[in-house]
Amino acid sequence: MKYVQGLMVVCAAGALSACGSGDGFSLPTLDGKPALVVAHRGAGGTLPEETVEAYARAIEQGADAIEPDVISTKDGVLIARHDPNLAFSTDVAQHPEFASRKRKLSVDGELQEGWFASDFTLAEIKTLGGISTDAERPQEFNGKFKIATIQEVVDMIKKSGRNIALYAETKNPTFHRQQGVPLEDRLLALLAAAGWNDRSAPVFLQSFEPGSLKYMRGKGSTVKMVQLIDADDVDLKTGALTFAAPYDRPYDWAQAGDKRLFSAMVTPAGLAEIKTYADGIGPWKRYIVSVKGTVGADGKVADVNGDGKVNEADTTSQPASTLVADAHKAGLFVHPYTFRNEARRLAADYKGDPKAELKQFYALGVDGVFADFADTALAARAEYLKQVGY
Ligand SMILES: [Ca+2]
Ligand SMILES: [Ca+2]
Repeated sequence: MKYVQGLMVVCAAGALSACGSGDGFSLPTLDGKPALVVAHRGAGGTLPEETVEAYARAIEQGADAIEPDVISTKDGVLIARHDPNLAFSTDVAQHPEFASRKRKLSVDGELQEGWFASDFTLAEIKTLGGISTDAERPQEFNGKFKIATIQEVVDMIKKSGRNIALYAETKNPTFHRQQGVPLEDRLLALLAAAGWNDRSAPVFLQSFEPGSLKYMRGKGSTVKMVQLIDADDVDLKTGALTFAAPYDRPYDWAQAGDKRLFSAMVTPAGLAEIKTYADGIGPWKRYIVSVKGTVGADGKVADVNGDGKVNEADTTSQPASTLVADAHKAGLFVHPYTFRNEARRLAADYKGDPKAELKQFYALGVDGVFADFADTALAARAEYLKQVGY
């Protein structure tokens, strides 16, 4: 019996293999192995996300997996971008030659104005530079790095010679189908050409839309698949998750008139349904540990640290839900998103240390984490494993 940070672990005699190596600590993950560190959008916290340089940096940092969001160009090339609207993450607005391409388009029911990747060829998109999507992060690399194609990301992984996984998300799959550039068949063809279409391939496919994963399963893909589970926000007065479109339910559910919210996915019935087509879940981390602020005399959430802003730094983390255990019971691994370094994004009880939050989640048994700063998640994992004597 071993006591670690208040956790009691019982290792049955004769069952040492279930308790890790020798007298080492048995990790609370589904497979008993250390959690996977997924470099969210490459080294998205440091360099303009989803550029060749951001992926190269994540590989240098030692990430176990690198994450591209998958969208399509007009000529059907799969590229790494979080949003079909290029205004959000590129310098397209600074390119007068594309000014006439600006238009309004509905993305998952939300009318957006901008420049849409499905109106541009790959050659045109390669003339753009990536920009930071967060005004409070470094801006000095804006416009300097090119947008990566998914093929380039695959090539970088192969060239590394390391066991790095491609962790690709089909973005807005219904929208892409509506635009005449569906993602799934092209993605599966790209993986097949890479020799990565079986269970042992270093590949995870993820989506918020169950239909996208089910379609790829239906096409015979046996790679690991992950159902993402979103919400809109947290009500800082109560710590409860909030649900507002388009973050209330998968867009394919909305299109089909399915009124369930994303939260239906974390019930035992929801998890059992996911298990029929996926191997794991990628929930927003607030489904596992939520945060709650302090309500002031005026009935509003108080600016506890007095910096003039009300954000997560004014909150306290709440007791963990049973989601990790529930998902493990259903045979699903759990990879929550997104872990970030900035103090404004950390509950006050982590005292400005992003590793404190990560170590809490590792101790809760998550099987992987999506991190904007993979180096921080790796350092926190090393500290956690040392502390528990793994
Ligand atoms: Ca993503
Ligand atoms: Ca504050």
